[in-house]
Amino acid sequence: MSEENKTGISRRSLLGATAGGAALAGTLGGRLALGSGTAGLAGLAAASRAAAAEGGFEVNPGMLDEYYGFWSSGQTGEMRILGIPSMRELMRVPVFNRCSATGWGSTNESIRIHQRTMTEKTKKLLAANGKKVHDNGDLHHVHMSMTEGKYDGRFLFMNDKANTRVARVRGDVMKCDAILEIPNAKGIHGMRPQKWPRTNYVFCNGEDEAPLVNDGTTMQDVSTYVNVFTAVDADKWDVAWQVLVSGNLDNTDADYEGKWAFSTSYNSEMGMNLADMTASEMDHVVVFNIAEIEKGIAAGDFQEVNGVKVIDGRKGQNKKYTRYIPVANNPHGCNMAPDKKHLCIGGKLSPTVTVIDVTKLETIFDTDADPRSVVVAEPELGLGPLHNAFDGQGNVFTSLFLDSQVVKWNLEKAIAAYNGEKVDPILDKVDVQYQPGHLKTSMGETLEADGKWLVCLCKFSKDRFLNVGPLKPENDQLIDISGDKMKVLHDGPNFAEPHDAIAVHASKLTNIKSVWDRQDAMWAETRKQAEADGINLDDWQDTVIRDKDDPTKVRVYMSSQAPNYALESFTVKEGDEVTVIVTNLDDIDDLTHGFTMGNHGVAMEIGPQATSSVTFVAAAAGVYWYYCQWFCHALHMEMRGRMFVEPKAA
Ligand code: K7E
Ligand code: CUA
Ligand code: CA
Repeated sequence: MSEENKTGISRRSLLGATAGGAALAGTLGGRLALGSGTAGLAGLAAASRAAAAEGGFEVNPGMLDEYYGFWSSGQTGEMRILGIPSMRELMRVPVFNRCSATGWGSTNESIRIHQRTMTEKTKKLLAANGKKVHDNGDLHHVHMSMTEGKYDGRFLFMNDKANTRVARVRGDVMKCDAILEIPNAKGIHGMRPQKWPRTNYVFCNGEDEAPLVNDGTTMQDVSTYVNVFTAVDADKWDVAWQVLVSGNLDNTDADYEGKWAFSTSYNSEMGMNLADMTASEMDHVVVFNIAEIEKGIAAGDFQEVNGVKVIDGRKGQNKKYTRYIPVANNPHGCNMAPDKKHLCIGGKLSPTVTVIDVTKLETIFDTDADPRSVVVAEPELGLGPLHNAFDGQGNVFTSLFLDSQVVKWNLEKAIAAYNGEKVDPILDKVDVQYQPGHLKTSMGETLEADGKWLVCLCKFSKDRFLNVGPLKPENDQLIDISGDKMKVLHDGPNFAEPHDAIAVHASKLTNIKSVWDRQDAMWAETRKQAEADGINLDDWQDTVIRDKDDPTKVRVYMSSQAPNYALESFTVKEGDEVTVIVTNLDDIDDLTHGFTMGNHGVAMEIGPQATSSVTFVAAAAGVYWYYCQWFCHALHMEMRGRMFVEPKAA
């Protein structure tokens, strides 16, 4: 059988794909052609405004949204919370970034979270650069923990492609409580929680190739390069196991039976440049057999590398662990439908989406059966299909990057067409502005997909907003998908660069707190230090303590209650390492205090009933004012005090 017959993709469509590839490569050189003329665009904008005027998505003052939208922020490194359908930004949760407002990345509590799982190599790199933590990240994907295929509100998980990390945000306080630097892998990109029976694992794709033993001895020899798939234990936030794979790993998803995980690979070629990475006609989807991998680990069929159990799932190795399903070159999105049956793979360079029936996967494991036999549809949808979303009614929404469109199509019709019936699976297409990446439907990555809303995250906004200079916002568009025809209702400018978002019904998050628990684990280490200093953080004492063993270390324990700090001043010596520990005794909704130390680059948030601490060096003698930077009271401006830094004795 010829390759084209096997894939079901015609030579013509592959040629189209090549053209798409060229246009895509063009964006790399900054020569993006948006296609449609401006006149047409103005018409579209008018149409959108008319649709908005029809209403149906307005959330008036004082009204609450129906859904929480959890947004990634790409190279900004934070998680954002938006309301859907209002598209109002509700909160920013710093994760991989340094946050000026909350002190995230500089408070002791956050540095401990950052540092807990750092490798020796990273510590060395940071020390050489005079830093304690990486304060940047590239956060592409945010997903919520699930129980039996439904959101359970416990955690949100997210990746950092830049520094090969994954992080966890607590659903009860919306603060990051764990960051894990993943050893052996490079550049964590695709990341998804296990859906069934619950999120025991978070699956993480290593996008970049490197020698498994990356010590500089074989770095010029590409044949020693590997890619690594990681299962993170979602409760312990530690690596459970890893699998070596052939080709790199892009996006990933898991099924609804807890049996499989899937990853797309755009570089099965193991190319080190653009030409080589796009050289083949076919790349592949890797299927991971979770139970067999667990058995292999239990049976000792692994090597231990940097303290992690690593199983070999490369091509030609044990066919129980992985299978490689050929798909058209350079695929991207990987989305499991809530029908529990169909996995949709975005073609990117191919104008198709490849549909895999996951209930057939057993038939290709541990046999020589053609892995393509599990492909049940491959509809041709338009140029640059990236990601897929679902309405729970058998329809799929696919973003078409090059066409700047969202296409709605029907799964059953696509399967019928693949079987030779004369049916068109495409139901509707709508223009979006411009170049969409991810798109997500309300509850669409769960068994409770409700088919109401779609947010489409467009990579370019170009002429949609007032010009703010050469750097433009992204455009997150809200689309009503409740009818047969999609309606673009709202343009949502957003700062760099939301890749992905999820829409979670508000009823899934009823455990969110307004006031912290004084005993919260977030500052457990700080409590221990206080106990060692003879301070009971519950029976507050405001005092300054000099370390018994190291007299250059000073700890300042201070409570705060609007509009006062318990200490109106404290005294330290030039050169002292000062740790200020502030507890907010107010227990009212929305009463947050801050602590900013003038001219020291120090500022932090202290939520109601929370304790936060920060350490700095008082390097120069003089008077320094500290103040509360979080508006808390009519006398908020007066909430301030002095640090006296005594000159060193001559
Ligand atoms: Cu931007 Cu999910 Cu990193 Cu696609 S990925 S667009
Ligand atoms: Cu306390 Cu402002
Ligand atoms: Ca490729």
